[in-house]
Amino acid sequence: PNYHHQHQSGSTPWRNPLRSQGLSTRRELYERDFPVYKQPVEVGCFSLDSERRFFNDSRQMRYYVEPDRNPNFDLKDGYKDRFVKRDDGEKEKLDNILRWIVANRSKLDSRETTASSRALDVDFVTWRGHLTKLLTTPYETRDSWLLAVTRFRGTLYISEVETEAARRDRENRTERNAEMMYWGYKFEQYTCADDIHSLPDPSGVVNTNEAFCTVVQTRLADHRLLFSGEVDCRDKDPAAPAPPACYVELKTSAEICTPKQRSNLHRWMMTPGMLFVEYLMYLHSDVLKLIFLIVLVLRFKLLKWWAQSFLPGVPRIVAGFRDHEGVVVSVETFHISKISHLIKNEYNCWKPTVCMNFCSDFLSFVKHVATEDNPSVVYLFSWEPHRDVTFSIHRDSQYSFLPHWFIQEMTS
Ligand code: 0WD
Ligand code: CA
Repeated sequence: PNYHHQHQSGSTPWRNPLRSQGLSTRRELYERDFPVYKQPVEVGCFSLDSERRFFNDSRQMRYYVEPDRNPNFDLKDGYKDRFVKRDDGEKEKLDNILRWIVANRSKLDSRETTASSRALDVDFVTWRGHLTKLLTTPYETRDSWLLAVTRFRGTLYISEVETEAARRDRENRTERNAEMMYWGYKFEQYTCADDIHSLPDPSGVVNTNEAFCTVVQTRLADHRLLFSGEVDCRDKDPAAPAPPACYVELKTSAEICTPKQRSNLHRWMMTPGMLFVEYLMYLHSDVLKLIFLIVLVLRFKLLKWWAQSFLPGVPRIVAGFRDHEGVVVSVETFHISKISHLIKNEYNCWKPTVCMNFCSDFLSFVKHVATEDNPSVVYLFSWEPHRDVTFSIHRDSQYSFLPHWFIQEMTS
């Protein structure tokens, strides 16, 4: 009904005159048919080595080795003595994607090119992680975001700017939090091998400079997208389907209470049993309320997992559940297509269609606002929970993010 109403009035949420300066993030505005999202196609990949150097190849690809279902991986191992941490105060912006574009321009050159028109055959260039943030925005209640946009030769480049709150969190990270961030990378080391014939080597060094990134092209409604995302590993069977269908996303998550409760919660996540939990709330039991809260947190986590892998077309997530001591005690595989299918039956749950329609309308809003084609102009889009998306315009400011080497390369 919302969809028809919006069509009859000829307005999308940002054309509503009451909101002429902003874009609403209210969920009910985006509950219409699922927009067209074309099967993402991998157009290339790149690697970042142990010193964060860029290579236009797949040398950092790793191969998934299925672990035991109850493996007892100690994620704390090596944190003190075998850990090289990337400097996350160093902002790379879109640089690595731009390096990939420069190295692969012939693959991307516009068929309609005339000297002055667009240089690339896409509307948007960004990181997958930025799109994930957009997808989850209608359900986000805590973290705000800032996205810088520059229109250059017809293409819109979107690069995140760290918010004050995120910077404070990063600089004041507790020792415990810093160690927990290591656990995710350690889990990757327990489950990934360097080639199809070898086994994972947990005695090695964990170096978070290293990355393998896929570059995919797709279309969301009438927005042609080119984005890159870090991929953890691939199926090691050479007969597995072509990328991105052979990729596997690895996650770790806290295990919930006792193993028995955990398996119950898993079942609730995956069945209409959610409704049952909500019904139980009325029994006014504190224990049940606690369980309900945990389910709510898991629901939102599952939304983030879904959005991140759905975007590049990664079909499988392997999750390691750890106890409070950082030991992975169980491993489960989630299939992306099943996640979106099963949550359809859940009352009061997040909806993939709301996420995708919001993202699509945000990109339309950006196209409408960011009109001046100029690499030194930044349109800064800003959002805080329970507010509309707003923007400000900055010329030759600290926000400019397209490097000179890229501008030069693309103008010649
Ligand atoms: O400097 C920055 N502010 C950013 C850097 C913001 C966003 C991305 N990046 C860089 C990362 O260093 C990495 O090379 O982009 C690449 C990843 O991009 P993405 O795939 O678009 O990012 P996202 O989907 O948010 O994260 C994918 C994985 C994460 O896996 P989990 O399972 O934890 O979601 O990339 C890793 C992480 O393993 N990752 C990062 N690694 C180092 N520094 C970072 C980061 N800032 N963000 C994500
Ligand atoms: Ca991961």
